[in-house]
Amino acid sequence: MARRKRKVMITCAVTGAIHTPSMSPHLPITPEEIADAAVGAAEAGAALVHVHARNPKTGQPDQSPQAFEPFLKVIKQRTSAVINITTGGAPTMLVEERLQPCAYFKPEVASLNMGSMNFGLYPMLERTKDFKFDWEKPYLEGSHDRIFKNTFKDIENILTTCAENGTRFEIECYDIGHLYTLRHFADRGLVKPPFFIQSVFGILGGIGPHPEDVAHMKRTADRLFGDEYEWSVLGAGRNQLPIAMQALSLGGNVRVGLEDSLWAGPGRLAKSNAEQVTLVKQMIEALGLEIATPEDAREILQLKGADKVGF
Ligand code: KMH
Ligand code: ZN
Repeated sequence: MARRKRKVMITCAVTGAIHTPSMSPHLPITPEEIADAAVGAAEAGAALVHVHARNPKTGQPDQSPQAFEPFLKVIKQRTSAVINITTGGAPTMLVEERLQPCAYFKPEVASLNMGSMNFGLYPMLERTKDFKFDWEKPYLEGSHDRIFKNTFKDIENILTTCAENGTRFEIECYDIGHLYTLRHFADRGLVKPPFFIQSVFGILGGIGPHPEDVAHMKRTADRLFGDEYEWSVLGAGRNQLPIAMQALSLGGNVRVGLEDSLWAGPGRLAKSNAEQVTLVKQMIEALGLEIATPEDAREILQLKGADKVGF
């Protein structure tokens, strides 16, 4: 009898708040660009799309529900992909602001950052010298002395606000300690399995991208959560595909997208989010694995369904 292939969920995070418009002409900025990027990623094989919003004129991260509204419905109408709304926003924002779009639109999935940390964006100043907009340089420079604040109280605030909406979390763990923080909240009954753990590798301030780091993250998650979790990884910048490859060989799912890497190869800017999805899809298929559809992802993650969101 033929063995069933493992299904791999691809998440695509299409714009985020790490990169600034001057770094790549392909970074989606306007609602139309964000919608097109998400639809393109879904058509290329992403089961989930992780979205942030930006000011359409300046590209500055914007966490107001009004900034999300113009593209959420469009993505929902044009694809069946699971839409995942950020509660991370940008490291410059406080949790009350970051929480608003998720509380308002009640998505199937929302991101949840599991600890306060340094979030070093300033090394990118070496690469980009000319900025189109006034906010970009101070934003990157400011990361030298900025904490991405996610205290226990902040996390609890997000968990309790979204609990009654049936939103599941993409639990972003940038270090081993974040897994223990998740265990703490699970033990208190504030978050329920299956846990969708997104391990983040290669952010300055978090765990590195070494294979030992990836293996240790997986080992620790296995020990703390057994079969009650789905593991996904993202590698920042040039680590995107190498980290994906390691995690795929360990049974993981993957996240790509211009939020975390602008690249499609050494020194080659990705022309679209779909291009990165295609690259990782080829890798998955070469390993003899199957791409999960949005409906597969809904089943694996036990999501409430696209008909139960508030947009
Ligand atoms: N770009 C990731 C490393 C969030 O949106 O909640 C962080 C992130 C945060 O995705
Ligand atoms: Zn994000």
